[in-house]
Amino acid sequence: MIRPILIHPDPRLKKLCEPVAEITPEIERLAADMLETMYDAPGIGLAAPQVGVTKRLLVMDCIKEGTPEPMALVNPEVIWASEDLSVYEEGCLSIPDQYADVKRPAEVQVRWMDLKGQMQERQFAGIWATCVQHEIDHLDGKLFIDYLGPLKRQMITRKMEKLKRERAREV
Ligand code: K1U
Ligand code: ZN
Repeated sequence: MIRPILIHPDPRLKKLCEPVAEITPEIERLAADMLETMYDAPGIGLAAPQVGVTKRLLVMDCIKEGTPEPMALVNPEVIWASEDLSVYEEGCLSIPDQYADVKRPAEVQVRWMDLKGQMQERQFAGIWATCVQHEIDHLDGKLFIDYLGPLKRQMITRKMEKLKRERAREV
């Protein structure tokens, strides 16, 4: 099922999300719905708060062409970050049509629980590293615009408020 994606500003996008205690059918359904919603958008990642669920779950697939590599990460943690930084022009499905350069560690080691309840660890680089950090930020109530200066952030927030007013008038 495709779930509606929350648009910034929304208090649910600013919350520190709760850890997932155990893998239940509800969590499995949520992960499946989030992947469907992400591919439909389309996007390369999606975090649970973006669909209004303030739990520590994210999905991603940064393969643009070829065999898809869907991933679901429960309670993900960055356990190591490279000193090397990289800049990527980020977007966000909760901030449509707005892009900005964000500087982050170029590589990260992440630990998480998979949907079978098994702990996993993997080093991410390139777009995968950027995406997993962007999604973990969502779980901590942080958006990519929080890395920008106050004027640019305010300008984008005002555009999103206008977009939400227009969308509300359409229904
Ligand atoms: O979290 C999100 O809002 C999803 C976001 C993830 C992301 C994008 C860029 C850098 C870091 C994290 C998106 O997927 S925005 C859409 C997007 O990047 C994309 C869409 C279609 C094809 C390729 C990329
Ligand atoms: Zn985002």
